Amino acid sequence: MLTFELLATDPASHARRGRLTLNHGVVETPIFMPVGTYGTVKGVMPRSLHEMGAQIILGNTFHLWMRPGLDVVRSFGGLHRFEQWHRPILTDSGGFQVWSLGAMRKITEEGVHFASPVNGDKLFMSPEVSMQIQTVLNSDIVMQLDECTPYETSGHVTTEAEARASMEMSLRWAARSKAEFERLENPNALFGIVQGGMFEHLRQESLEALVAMDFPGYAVGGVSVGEPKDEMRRIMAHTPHRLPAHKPRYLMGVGTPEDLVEGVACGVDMFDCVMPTRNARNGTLFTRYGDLKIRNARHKTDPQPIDPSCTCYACAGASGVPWEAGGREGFSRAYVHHLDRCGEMLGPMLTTVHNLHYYLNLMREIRAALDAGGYTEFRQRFAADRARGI
Ligand code: PRF
Ligand code: ZN
Repeated sequence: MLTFELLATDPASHARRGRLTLNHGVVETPIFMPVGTYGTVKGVMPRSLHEMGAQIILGNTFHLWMRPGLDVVRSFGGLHRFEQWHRPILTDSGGFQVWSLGAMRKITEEGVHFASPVNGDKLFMSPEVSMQIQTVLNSDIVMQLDECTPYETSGHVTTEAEARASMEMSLRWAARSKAEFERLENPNALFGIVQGGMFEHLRQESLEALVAMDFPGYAVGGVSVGEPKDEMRRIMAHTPHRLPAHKPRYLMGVGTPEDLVEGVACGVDMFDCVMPTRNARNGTLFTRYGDLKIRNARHKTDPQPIDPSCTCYACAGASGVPWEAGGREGFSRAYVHHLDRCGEMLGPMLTTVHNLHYYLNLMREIRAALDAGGYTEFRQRFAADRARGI
């Protein structure tokens, strides 16, 4: 089941404030969904995710199929109890992950043949198999199997003819995904995925065909796949607002904080990206006043937390009183720098909490601005703050 309510719209852009109701709970939109590929948001306990305000997290069909395998997840009645996250879960179909395997796979009309990266076994992923796996996972939002059209392959930029062939196959896979999802009597919601590469008329064809199939929600795929930033922004501005207004819109695998703020203005309701979690593990931290590299030697003796204005556990401790308001329970930059230098586990745990808190809090601020009718002012203040530098 899925219901989507539009609570407010911004008169100056395509931004919307909404509420999504799924089998495992309610999601206030616009929302960022932390990525939990293997049934875990790396280094973060579900309790902390909840405390940070995460409402829905991702899982990956492909990875969970490889390990632990379907029999294990089935014996727990689905992914929620296995990973002990009892709120909504969205699973990606495996299309994007199989695509990332590169030379190890062969894509045909029927589906994708590939060798297991775990043990070399010959495996086959089709729209039907993806629906069967996602039904066992019992994810609240199931994604169709698609082919993510690459921007370029070993130096060759995808042509219009190639993008068309790929987009048309994704449409046939959308229809097969929907038929199998219905045959399985899956009680959750299936999203279609718009493809079409960098070609706006192909994206228009893709979205019209998907809308005719009547999905409860739609995703925009095939962006942030190695194209220049201006191309990514052009596609982000093209597709979302052309999708049905009364259904949720999900931009897959995007992006930076700036992309999220502009993506919302383009009419996007849902985002996911590995950027906050992966960058945390590499020592790149997001703050209100710009990004900070904790590995830099200038932080070696700094008593301030990562972001003096932040209320996360890493920056403000259990009290949640930020440094700039006099709170002194947060962990210093000097300490986080030290943990990183020593390869201590607590280092990436704290930086991941901070970065996810930053993303989730940014979305909370976006929702508050939309509720108050001040999104234009919010965008201006956000850009000015981020440009200030930290
Ligand atoms: N398709 C699917 N998952 C995805 C993508 C896609 O195009 C992207 C593209 N940024 C990320 N994840 N199924
Ligand atoms: Zn913080």
